[in-house]
Amino acid sequence: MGLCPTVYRFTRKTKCLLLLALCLCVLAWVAAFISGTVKPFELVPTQVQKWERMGSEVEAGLNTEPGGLYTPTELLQTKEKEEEELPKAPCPKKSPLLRGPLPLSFEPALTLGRVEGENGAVSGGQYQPADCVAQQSVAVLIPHRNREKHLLYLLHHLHPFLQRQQLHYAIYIIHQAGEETFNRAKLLNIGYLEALKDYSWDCFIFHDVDLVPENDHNLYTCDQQPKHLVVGRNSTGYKLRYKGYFGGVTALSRQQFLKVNGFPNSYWGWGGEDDDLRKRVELQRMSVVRPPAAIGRYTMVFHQRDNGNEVNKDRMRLLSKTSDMWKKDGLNSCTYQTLSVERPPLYINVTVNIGKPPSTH
Ligand code: UD2
Ligand code: MN
Repeated sequence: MGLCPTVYRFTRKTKCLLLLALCLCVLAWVAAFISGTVKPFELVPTQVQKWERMGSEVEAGLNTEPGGLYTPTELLQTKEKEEEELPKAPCPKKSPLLRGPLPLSFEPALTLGRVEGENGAVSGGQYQPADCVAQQSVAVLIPHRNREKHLLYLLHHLHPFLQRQQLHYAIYIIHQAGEETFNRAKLLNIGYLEALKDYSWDCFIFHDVDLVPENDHNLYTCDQQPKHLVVGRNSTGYKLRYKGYFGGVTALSRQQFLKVNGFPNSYWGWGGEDDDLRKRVELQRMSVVRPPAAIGRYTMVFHQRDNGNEVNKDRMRLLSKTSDMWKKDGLNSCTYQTLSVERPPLYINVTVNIGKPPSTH
């Protein structure tokens, strides 16, 4: 009995204290609510609530304070970026744009301006499909000197042809400066080395300036084996000239060309260098593949033998030594001086000093 009043008194005191504390809490909460720092039932906003708030604030154009998660412009830019960077699908294995054999035109009045106008999507000599990722990145290498009209005809046909094939490509003109004997093979080695400074191309097309492909099913891509694309041309009745013929236009992957140490540098003047490359390919136990005859058709613009590209009388002797020479004479021994690299819209022009044949030293 004596204990009861004490307990009663103690409990009442505690109750008073608790009531006081509660009153203080309610007062503080009401004060905070009135000052706007707290909303009822939102003492700790969840992340979802934060995002929802941010979204509605962005819509209302409100959340512009620097400390905010995003400003409205940033959010819009992020959205645009996401749309831009959506990964493109690979281009189909067979392009739907191919049109098969097409009539070619060689108009004397054709101008570079017109060809540029027809190929607005090409810039700095390079193109890639807008809406898919090309199956291969291809560098077309063209050895050149004093054949401006042929070059114009080739650019006119080759650009739309390669675009129909949905390739990522660039066209390199390797221009031999000076009047010394022409050296097609060395220029092509230089083209390979210079093009790789721009991009790690998968595939290289070694292309005469005067050969225009007639059928866009003749794909400018590289295969498991080196490819010879000129099965026949107008002036030879569209027949293969001889069994091991490897001239005109060939396609070797970056690795295949490296494996054979490129072309020889020592063939000055006309002939032999194409056979040497075929021998290098065979020495590496690779074989040559070709498209069907109906597809590998070219028109060669008529021309006479150029001054400065006289028949190479040494070619048979050189050809008998390919198996000894291929390791020493090629990409690994190709010395030259780059005089200029220009990038007009439709091609990359590399002008080089390649020296002269040793006998005239
Ligand atoms: C054949 C081959 C060619 C090459 C050559 C022997 C074909 C279709 N072509 O061509 O690939 O093996 O024999 O070297 O079989 N060039 C110039 N300016 C010159 C000289 C040559 O630009 O002053 C370039 C040009 O790209 C030309 C290429 O070198 O297409 C080959 O020379 P060509 O056309 O005179 O020789 P051609 O038709 O007998
Ligand atoms: Mn020719």
